[in-house]
Amino acid sequence: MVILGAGPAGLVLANLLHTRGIDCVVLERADRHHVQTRARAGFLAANTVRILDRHGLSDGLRRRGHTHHTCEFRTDDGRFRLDYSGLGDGEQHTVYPQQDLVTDLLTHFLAAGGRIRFETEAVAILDADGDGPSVSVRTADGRPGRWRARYVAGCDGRHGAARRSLPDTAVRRYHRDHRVTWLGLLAEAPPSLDAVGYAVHERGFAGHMARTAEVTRYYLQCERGTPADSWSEARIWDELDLRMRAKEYGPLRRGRIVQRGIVDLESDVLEPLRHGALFLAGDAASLISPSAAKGANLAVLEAELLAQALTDDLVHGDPTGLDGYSARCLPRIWRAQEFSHWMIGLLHGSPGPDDDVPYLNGLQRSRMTALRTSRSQQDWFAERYVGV
Ligand code: RFL
Repeated sequence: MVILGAGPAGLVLANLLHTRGIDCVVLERADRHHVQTRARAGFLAANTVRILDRHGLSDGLRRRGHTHHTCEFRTDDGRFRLDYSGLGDGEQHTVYPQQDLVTDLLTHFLAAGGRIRFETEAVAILDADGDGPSVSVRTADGRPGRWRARYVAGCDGRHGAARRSLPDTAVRRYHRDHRVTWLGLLAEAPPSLDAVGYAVHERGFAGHMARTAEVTRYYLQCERGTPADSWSEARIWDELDLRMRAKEYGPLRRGRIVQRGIVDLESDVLEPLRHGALFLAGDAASLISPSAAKGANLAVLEAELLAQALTDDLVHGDPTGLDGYSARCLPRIWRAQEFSHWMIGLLHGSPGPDDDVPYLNGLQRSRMTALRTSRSQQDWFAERYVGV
């Protein structure tokens, strides 16, 4: 079994297969340091934590993560809070930086004797629908190589080789460019509020998400095409203060911006998630805009489903799980996509320049009002926000 990519999907899958005695190797393009320091997600759904608990992979997040259950929305009409642990299914998030989760999964896998090849880039998956699939690779020093396997798991993200190797005739790709862009920031600063902060402002969206006691993630909506380094730190903090309405609700706790990147909000889904002996999981299977913090959670969920299906086939000789893998994942993926899409509409005015901008902005206000005033809407939100 060859697994492409050492992100949450690839490493959960690798750990589960290795524990069940299935021979597997992980091929990872980046070096170990890069994999363990790449900051992305932070909000893990309750179901994700249950999966990691179930397989003995949650020690780190149980020790160092913290639970989180409140969002605060700030708009022209004032602010309101939702404690979602008291709404919907009564579940909450665990905040634990993705790079710490990846480090835990990697450490666990290597300590158990798992095999991983860093700085080994998959170039293409060959003969996925033939008898013997193989993966052609290139190492950091440019040496080519080839790995043969019974099955290949494409967990190598949106720009990986798994997607590239799929013939157009084998999958259907659904794609949406939401035409919204965020400047994603990590600040060496303690969180400024004890909630996820979502600010809707005429100058654009601003977001606040705790990561640790010393580090906070912020987002600022910006023009498409804005270079990540074009905003000075002073301008970033002034703009965050303005959009988060610091004058009314208190100043943000400023600190050094230690990482910044542009996130164009895009989503896609590939159907089916299988082509012969190649299976897709995580961002390779479906890309979801980070507006609702679903991507890493879907990655873990799909990895568990794929591990079970592969175990049934390789250990018990029962291929039905693999045949049904795509059909089991896709409803969950579309459900997450639908909620993420709804969140984009909640948090942003229409990106224009369509004629229907005022109409769409009216819908956005109505959506926010319903969330502020309707208990059933709040229950619906809570169930979707924490659920995967
Ligand atoms: P990853 O994490 O991208 O890992 C893929 C791995 O594959 C390697 N790779 C290759 N290896 C070999 N050969 C190749 N050709 C390769 N090409 C790539 C890469 O180096 C990498 O190590 O995919 P995976 O495992 O599917 O996990 C997906 C998640 O990383 C992603 O969905 C989340 O980070 C999305 N996301 C969030 N998700 C949440 O659930 N909660 C959040 O709070 C949250 N916040 C976020 C996010 C994504 C963000 N960005 C950067 C888009 C916040 C941000 C800013």
